[in-house]
Amino acid sequence: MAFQLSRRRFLTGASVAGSSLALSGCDAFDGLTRNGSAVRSVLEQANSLTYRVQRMLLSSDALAQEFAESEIRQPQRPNGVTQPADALYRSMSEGGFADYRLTVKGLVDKPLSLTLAELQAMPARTQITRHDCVEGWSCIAKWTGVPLAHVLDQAKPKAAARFAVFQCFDTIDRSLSGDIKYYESIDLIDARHPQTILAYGLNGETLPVANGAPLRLRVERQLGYKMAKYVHTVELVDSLEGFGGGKGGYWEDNGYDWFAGI
Ligand SMILES: Nc1nc2c(c(=O)[nH]1)N[C@H]1C(S)=C(S)[C@@H](COP(=O)(O)O)O[C@H]1N2
Ligand SMILES: [Mo]
Repeated sequence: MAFQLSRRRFLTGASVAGSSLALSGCDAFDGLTRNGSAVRSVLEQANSLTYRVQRMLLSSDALAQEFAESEIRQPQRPNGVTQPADALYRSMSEGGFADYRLTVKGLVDKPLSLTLAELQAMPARTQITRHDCVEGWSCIAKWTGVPLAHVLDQAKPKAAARFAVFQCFDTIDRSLSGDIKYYESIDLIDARHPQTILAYGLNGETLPVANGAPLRLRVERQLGYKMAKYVHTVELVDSLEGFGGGKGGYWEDNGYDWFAGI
């Protein structure tokens, strides 16, 4: 059967070794990956296989490599949206993010609304890691933030929670049904990983707007597009169906793998 063959080809090919499919970078997509395309549905099958296989192969607490200060060779290259035009974001940014709140909601016993000062008063972690974008570039940078696990502990996740969904301020695309905001999601294994932080600092400075101010996700064993910038809400859910196109992220809705493990 052709379908079985394709699955097997994906399994023995790139999808086990790394993160997979030879889709191009953060650029716009061509018609191949639109809804309903045969190629797209094969890619989706491969994606869920990739997730299961990689989750079996990767130990859940393995750390991503960390680097020395001397290995930071250039500023973190801004990519994707770098200056959200959204009115709410602009007014908050003009006010130095004094009105910013991180909302933590969904399948939690204790929903939270946290100021930046409150987030910065929590235990902090600093890590020098390499950011890999599917466009084919990497950057080593030093990130400082609060471990997501700590924030989740405060919110007391319910047993049914499986994923954390990150909602962002920036409009990444427009459709007939309105503006499309960037969003992303990870499973609770990655959410609780020690290097998964909500970062407010970059290379020893306040996180710049171009790199996601005031707060962006770092999930160091995943590709760049998983690392949502301009995050305003973390929602714990048991299914990704209710968000965007239902695939767990803006780029995933456009054909990228949901599990972008590296
Ligand atoms: N909100 C938001 N998050 C985002 C993006 C974006 O456009 N909007 N781009 C993603 C991509 S493709 C990459 S490579 C990184 C870039 O982060 P940087 O600008 O700090 O390099 O952010 C990711 N997170
Ligand atoms: Mo990217």
